[in-house]
Amino acid sequence: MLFRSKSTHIPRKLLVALCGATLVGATGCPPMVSGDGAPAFTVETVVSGLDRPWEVAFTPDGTMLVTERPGRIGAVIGGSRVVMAAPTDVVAASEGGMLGLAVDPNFAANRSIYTCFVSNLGGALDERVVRWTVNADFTALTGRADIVTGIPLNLGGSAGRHSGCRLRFGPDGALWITTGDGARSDTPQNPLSLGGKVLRVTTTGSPAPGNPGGSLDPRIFTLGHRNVQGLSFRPSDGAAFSMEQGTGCDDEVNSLVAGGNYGWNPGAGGFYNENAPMTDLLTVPGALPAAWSSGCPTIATSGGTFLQGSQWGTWNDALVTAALKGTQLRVLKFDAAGALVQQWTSLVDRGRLRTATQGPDGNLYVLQDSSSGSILRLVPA
Ligand SMILES: [Ca+2]
Repeated sequence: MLFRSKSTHIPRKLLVALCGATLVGATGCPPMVSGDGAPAFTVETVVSGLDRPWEVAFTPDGTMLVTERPGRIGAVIGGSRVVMAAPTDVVAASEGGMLGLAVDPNFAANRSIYTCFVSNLGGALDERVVRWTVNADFTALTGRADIVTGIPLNLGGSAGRHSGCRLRFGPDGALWITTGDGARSDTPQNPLSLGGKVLRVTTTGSPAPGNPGGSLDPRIFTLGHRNVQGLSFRPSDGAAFSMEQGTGCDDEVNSLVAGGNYGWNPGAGGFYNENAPMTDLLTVPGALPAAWSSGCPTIATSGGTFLQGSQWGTWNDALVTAALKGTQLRVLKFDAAGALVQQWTSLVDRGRLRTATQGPDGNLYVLQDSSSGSILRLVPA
């Protein structure tokens, strides 16, 4: 393992000696990775001063877009964040607010983007997915269209908890939406509720072709989730993997199959059971096991991505997920059948990490979750 600090360019061997074994990973010391054969990388700050940045995405010309949880949708222009829109119906509470963001695969022609956020537009709070049109110079959004509404939230004192809300376009062209259970007992196993699910829709919010249907709302792809904040598609075969936050134990990565039930059933006892197992085989027979579980304690996995490119060495084709509570990147390598082969823990020394997205330049962009947060760029050495 070789690591170097962008700011000092001191060889790792010397840095380790300077930092001391117990301080490696602390401020000024190089990133620390456990696991054999990890690639070397440097950490740069791209934009700072963001309030709880939640998602970063790139348009085809390389422009970086970013959401901030209190309610802003921005673009990075000339090294600074320009606010394109701050919808007045956004409600930022607990884990909710302005969250997911995706760029239309046909952006060059239609300039469409999609956001997922908590809204009071319908009276009672809900979560919704909204399509926007970006103007030519990335300074304003127009043409708001609320394409999916009614994703349920807790309407009591836990409003905003377990909001899910990651958006991704799949290789199938569908818009995938991850949701949370809303800290409600009546959502994840309810076939007609959009809570605790992974959804697949078209760019107008209609059910995408290929959803399982039957007794399920036609927009549902999978069910039985607690709080899915991450989604990525494995480039080699297009398989969808979700990243999900557990209770006190068992954050999960799940390999998603149409109609799959992933076993979160907090309402089995007639109340919201915070201590229910993440995959409850007793009350959900046939529930699908996780491809990876954190065990205890959890690290609070958020968004992640399958890294691509030989510059990432052993991490090429591995799933990198950011962790909030665990203040780390967790890197997971699966075989073709979805079995875990190897994992690494990488402390990048920047506190809570919200998500990890590979940019068009091949580098990894990671959001630092703070009221004075940053977009970080991890560059393989
Ligand atoms: Ca599960």
